[in-house]
Amino acid sequence: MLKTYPYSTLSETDIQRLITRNADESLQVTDVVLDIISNVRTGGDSSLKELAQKFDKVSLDTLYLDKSEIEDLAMRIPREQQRALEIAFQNIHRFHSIQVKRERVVETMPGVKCWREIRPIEKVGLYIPGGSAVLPSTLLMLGIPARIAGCKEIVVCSPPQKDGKINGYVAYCLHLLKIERIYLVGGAQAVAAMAFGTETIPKVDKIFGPGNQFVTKAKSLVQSMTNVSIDMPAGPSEVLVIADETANPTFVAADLLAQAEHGADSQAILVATTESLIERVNQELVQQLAQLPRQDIAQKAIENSYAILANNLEDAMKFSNSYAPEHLLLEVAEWEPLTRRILNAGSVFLGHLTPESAGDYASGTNHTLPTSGYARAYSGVSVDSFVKKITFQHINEEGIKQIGATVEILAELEGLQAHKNAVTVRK
Ligand code: HSO
Ligand code: ZN
Repeated sequence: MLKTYPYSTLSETDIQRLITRNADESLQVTDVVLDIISNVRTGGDSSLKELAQKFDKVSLDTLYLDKSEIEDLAMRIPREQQRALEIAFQNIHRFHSIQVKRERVVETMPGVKCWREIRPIEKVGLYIPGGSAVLPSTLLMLGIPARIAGCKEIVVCSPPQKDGKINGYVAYCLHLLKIERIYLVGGAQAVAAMAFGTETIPKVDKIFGPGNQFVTKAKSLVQSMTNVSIDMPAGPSEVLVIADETANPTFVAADLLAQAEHGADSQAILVATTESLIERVNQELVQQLAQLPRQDIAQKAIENSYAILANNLEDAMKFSNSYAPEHLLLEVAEWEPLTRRILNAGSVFLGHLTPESAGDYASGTNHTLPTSGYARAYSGVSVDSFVKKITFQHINEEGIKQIGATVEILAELEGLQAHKNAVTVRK
């Protein structure tokens, strides 16, 4: 099952090779996506309808569903499922609400005051995938922080089902978020529509959300073609589990497979301190895989994964920091001292009873996280992703006297006389 590499035998080059993922981007994807973008730019709504015909096999009269249709679909899902989405909504809302913090005013010199104020990004676009797995949870993970931030316009795009509607669970999330319209557009064309705008789809300031390689490519391309931002570069989902001899192989295997079922290109890495645990996890993988509805996908992802046999937890953490996983699980007895050594990870799950699935759906943290090693420099989505922080300053009479000479000298040394004058005339 999982190929095993003993950490002590790995050279620096071996480690580099092991931690590199998804480097093989195909130019074919770029060509296809560029073509779609230029179609949408020139053809607007009518080209979106043609693309829906071509890719989603559905002919659309209108490109969106409004409140009454959304409510109708939402109310048809079972009460138990509505309740679960409500609990997830509440927990995610609670966790994200505290992320808005006011900063104090700093008087850097007498009479010179500086501070920052938060303002929402006015128009945001959320892409909710609808391919091999429909992910209503992603709508909660993006919609809740957007609502807390106070974004004025929240544009949601998701591919239409064959009946020209959307999934009832997505509809229920829209209901909870009080979002009254959803655009029936999927794939790279949705990203292009939100980046450039069409007759019906508003152009937004920032685009969020996961997607297949076409969506991801479209996000990175539109960023350089127009003044739109994106949440983060997204790759296939991944998990790294650090496990010691106290780990339960059944739990570890279940966690690896929860990741593996996302996609054939997902990675599930096990870093264990004992060989026997790796063996027992491998046995569990075989048994649990056989029971999974998505076993074909999960099987491929497991083939694309591996185990590292580390001599101790210190080496295990070293490897994890090099890998910079999207999700890091510490299935060890003493997780507390280990947390201090974590340098790179998107989201961390501590102890034997904390599955990643809890964070994927309902504990409160966000599941939109940096993949492919971007956890070295990026954070996951939060309320911060939906706001800007604007700096302000005010200088009074005392302040201009205090700071004036310093600015004049610095302006002069840069040879910028007009800068110097702007101070001199005020003194
Ligand atoms: N593990 C995914 C999120 C997700 N899981 C959605 C289930 N649904 C990326 O963090
Ligand atoms: Zn997941």
